Amino acid sequence: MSMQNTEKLKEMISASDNIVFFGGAGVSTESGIPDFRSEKGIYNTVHKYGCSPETILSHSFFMRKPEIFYDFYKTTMIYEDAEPNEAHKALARLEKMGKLKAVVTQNIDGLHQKAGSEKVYELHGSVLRNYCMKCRKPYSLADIMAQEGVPRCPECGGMIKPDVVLYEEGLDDWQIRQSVKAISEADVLIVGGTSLNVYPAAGFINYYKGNKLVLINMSETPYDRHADLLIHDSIGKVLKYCVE
Ligand code: CNA
Repeated sequence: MSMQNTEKLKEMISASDNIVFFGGAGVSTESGIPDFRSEKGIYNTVHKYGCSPETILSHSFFMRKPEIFYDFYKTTMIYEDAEPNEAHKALARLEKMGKLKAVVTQNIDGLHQKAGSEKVYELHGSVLRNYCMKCRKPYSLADIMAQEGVPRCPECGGMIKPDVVLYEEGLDDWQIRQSVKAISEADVLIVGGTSLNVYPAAGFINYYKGNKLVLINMSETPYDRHADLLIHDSIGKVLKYCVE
């Protein structure tokens, strides 16, 4: 762990009661959920479909080839037994302490809430919510996993869609507004576990107006040079140390 900057982060955290966290798939890798772009991420390990995960996870592909979409989705994106790790737990603790105002996440796994975080803005939705595209009836993750292949609504026969934002789809307005508000009002913005490659979400950190932008990520990101504090390390280790 790069101790000097981690110590600085610890001081920043102890001095602030208006921290916002913006995160991505790297926050959940320590829970056993692969991210997209790391060496062991889905983009580098899943090749059997003959097209990129971005293509499979697009709205048009979902509508055209739902069987392939659901085969990919159920086998590579769903980890029903995953538990929150040290990063999720530290952020939940900071919120309880009254220091953290919101988690803005690109993740769809629900692990922040499972760790106890209450104010979580899910820019890309959640695998835990699903709905019938015809009659809008909601379904749980267990409901869709219990059906083989493409899940169908038992009531009307419509196709069930996960409440996740696919490529080509827009983000939810309310989630955008709340996220931008929290980020633009934050004293400390901690950005972590994200390659900052997926837009428009990645661009949201541009709404931060302060001078305590902290970036914690294993690999380099396009925003490294904008960070006031840069830590290339495990987010679980760093946050656990800072919030102990
Ligand atoms: P990404 O592009 O895969 O980037 C992840 C980043 O996290 C990489 O730069 C890694 O270096 C870094 N990283 C990985 N593990 C750690 C760690 N332990 N500590 C610190 N850094 C780490 O993922 P993004 O979130 O940037 O891309 C956005 C996509 C990914 C969103 O649309 C998500 O829905 C999607 N996604 C979500 C999940 C999930 O919900 N858990 C899993 C996979 C993909």
